[in-house]
Amino acid sequence: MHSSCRLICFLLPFALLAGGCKKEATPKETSTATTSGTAPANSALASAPAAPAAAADSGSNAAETTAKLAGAEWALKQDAIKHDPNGQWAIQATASSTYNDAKDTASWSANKVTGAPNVDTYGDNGEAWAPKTQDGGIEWLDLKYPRPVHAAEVRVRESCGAGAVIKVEVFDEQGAGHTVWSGNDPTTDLNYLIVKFPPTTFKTDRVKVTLATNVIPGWNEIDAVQLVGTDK
Ligand SMILES: [Ca+2]
Repeated sequence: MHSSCRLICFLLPFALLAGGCKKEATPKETSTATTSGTAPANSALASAPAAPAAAADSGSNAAETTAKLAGAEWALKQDAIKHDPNGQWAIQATASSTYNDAKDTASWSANKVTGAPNVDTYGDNGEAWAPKTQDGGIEWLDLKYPRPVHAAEVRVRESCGAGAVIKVEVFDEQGAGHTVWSGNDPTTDLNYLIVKFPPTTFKTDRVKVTLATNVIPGWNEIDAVQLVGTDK
């Protein structure tokens, strides 16, 4: 059922401006999932890249230039996050459930959230984690990082059905969870939910991301989660 991902990945950014994400090609179907009107005060999100095709359709050089500049800005942001010296990518992951009960390094398994992002197009992709069901409700990822830090930021890279994260927690040395963000995830398309907060007094090497998959119809997939913080 996933052989047509290339097609889906190409069509999705145009067909589904926000929200819904399918595992099978349904070109005629469009989603009208709404974007949130109230971004959480303690999060910031850069805009997604402009679709080059949209600019080409307009036939305007100015629009093409704007699209290229937006594309360059997008690439610079991706590069800065990937190479952030205070950023760490997860080395272990467990999840509430996985698509097709995927284990170990199988497609859509929890392990697909470890390491740096490797999904570069919005849409269903086995290099990201997906829960067992599309719209079942509460699902979570529990992530371990190599180095305990005073955390100040968590970046959740959403690659399909973005916008379903409802809570981010970090865990102290005693194993107690501390909610650093909860609210309405404003992420659309392929992008990071960026959660910023005052540096934690404790050191943490564990992050839990909770989703309500019912709020964004279709599959909700997470490619990677970065923990940002310093030793002191
Ligand atoms: Ca991945």
